[in-house]
Amino acid sequence: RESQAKKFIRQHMDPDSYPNIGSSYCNQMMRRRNMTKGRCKPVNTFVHEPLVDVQAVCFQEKVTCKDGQSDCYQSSSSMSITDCRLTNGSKYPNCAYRTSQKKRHIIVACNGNPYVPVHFDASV
Ligand code: UMF
Repeated sequence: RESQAKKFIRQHMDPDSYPNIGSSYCNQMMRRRNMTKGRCKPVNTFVHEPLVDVQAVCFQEKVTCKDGQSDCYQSSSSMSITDCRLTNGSKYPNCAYRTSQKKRHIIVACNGNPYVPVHFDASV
């Protein structure tokens, strides 16, 4: 089955699309990356930076995750991201998303050996 590391890449990495991101980006990408199967995933962030730069965040500033337990890490640089948020009226299987581009510090949880991102916690 899919590893946690591969799942993070599928759900959160998109280094090559930026800066060509239009208003239908999230509608297309959430479907293409299999986050609209069984239910519409409500919130999901894509990161438009090289994988090595996102993996390096696991060795940057340690912060508390939203769950209050696990170890998370905050990027020292702001990164280009796109937040996808399900629209209020959206009804499965028609998952409709609002696309918002941002420059933010990302917060990820890391795990394993190699120690790599396995969860996207937040952006600040
Ligand atoms: N999530 C984001 O992608 N971006 C945010 O800014 C906040 C949340 O926490 C539950 C899920 O919400 C996360 O799932 C993350 F995808 C999303 O599979 P994950 O990364 O643990």
